[in-house]
Amino acid sequence: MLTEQQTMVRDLARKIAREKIKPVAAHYDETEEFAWPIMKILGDSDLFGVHLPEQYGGLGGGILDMCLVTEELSRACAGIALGFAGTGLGALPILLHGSEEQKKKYLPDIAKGKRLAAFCLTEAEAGSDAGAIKTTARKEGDKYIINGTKQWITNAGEAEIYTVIALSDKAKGIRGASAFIVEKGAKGMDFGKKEKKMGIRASATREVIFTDCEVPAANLISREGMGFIVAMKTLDTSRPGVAAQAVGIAQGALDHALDYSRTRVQFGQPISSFQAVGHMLADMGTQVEAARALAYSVARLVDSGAKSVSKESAMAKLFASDTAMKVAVDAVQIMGGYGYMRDYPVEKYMRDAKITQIYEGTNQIQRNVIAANMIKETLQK
Ligand code: COS
Repeated sequence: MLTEQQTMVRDLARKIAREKIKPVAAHYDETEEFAWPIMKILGDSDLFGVHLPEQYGGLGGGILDMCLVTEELSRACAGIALGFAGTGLGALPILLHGSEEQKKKYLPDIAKGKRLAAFCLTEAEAGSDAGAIKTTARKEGDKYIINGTKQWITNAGEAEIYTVIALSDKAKGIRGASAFIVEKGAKGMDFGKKEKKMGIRASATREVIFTDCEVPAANLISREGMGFIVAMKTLDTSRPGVAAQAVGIAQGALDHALDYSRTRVQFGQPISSFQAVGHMLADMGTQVEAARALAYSVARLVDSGAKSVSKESAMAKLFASDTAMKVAVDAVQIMGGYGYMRDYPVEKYMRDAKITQIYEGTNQIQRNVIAANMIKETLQK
């Protein structure tokens, strides 16, 4: 059961998605522009702060609240939804590990949607192998000097607050990694060209390039050497959000397939009356419901303050993203030639679904995390 506030938040996100995002989803997919007008609406509606504590300007909800918003927005457009979800991800290191001063300084602007955020971990040679990052942070007096290039960063260029993982002690490898807050405009911070993507094209993806970039020492999150743990805890907390995005995509694709199957007449009958189509719809509906139930239950587990959620978060992300891909492919199949045409929205859901199997850790990495944790649990018995 959702609380009264969660129901309100979900309904508000659903209304914005239906009335404001759905009509412009194809436009932003086509033009690849960043949907600032929608970000403004989300900001004015306080939705960026759903999961942030009230003392920092948020609505005081949890990860489930963030998931509900992400799901509803993604049902209309996963690319636009990512402006919201990427900000949630970028803010998590501050929320989970930041000092009181850092939270007071950065979270209120994020909660009000005044400044978007981005999370910078991935590099050209450090994707699945996140521990292979090469970006360095050298301490000089009361500053850190950051050098290196982060790749495929969601919201890069648009966001103003970046949480960045870099090696403060190269010799120690990932145990020498640290997390930093870098503000857009910092000296020595640049952005690469906007990437052209298969899906989520309304989302901005760029490199973030640091060349002797100066960051105040006060922007170190937690302690030196905690960077990899900050990154992993961030991903453990955010992966239910990817699951929610996948559920939204799957539901959106299913909505279209259902509508179409009721109105498309072949052989003198709506195609929904054919058992072949009905069974496909039944499987799609069941899979979406199962993915949603898992995503919500894992989000609740995160919100309960459970000590380790790595396995469950990975399971939710894995299951929901595979579901989104399958349901979107089946939605295209049900719509046949129309499904394949760009004039109709389902091929976009199929393109958008694919990334959920890849980002925040590929589904192969999720399986590694799940298996490793299952084995660890048997050893602890
Ligand atoms: N929470 C806390 N600590 C964690 C952790 C977690 N979820 N996962 C790993 N760690 C710790 C380990 O305990 C270990 O600590 P010690 O060195 O003190 O023993 C350290 O981090 C290294 O862990 P491990 O040896 O498992 O690291 P690997 O280099 O083998 O990396 C995975 C393993 C797969 C977990 C990691 O590289 C990963 O998550 N990759 C995907 C990255 C990703 O999601 N990228 C997307 C970027 S954001 S779009």
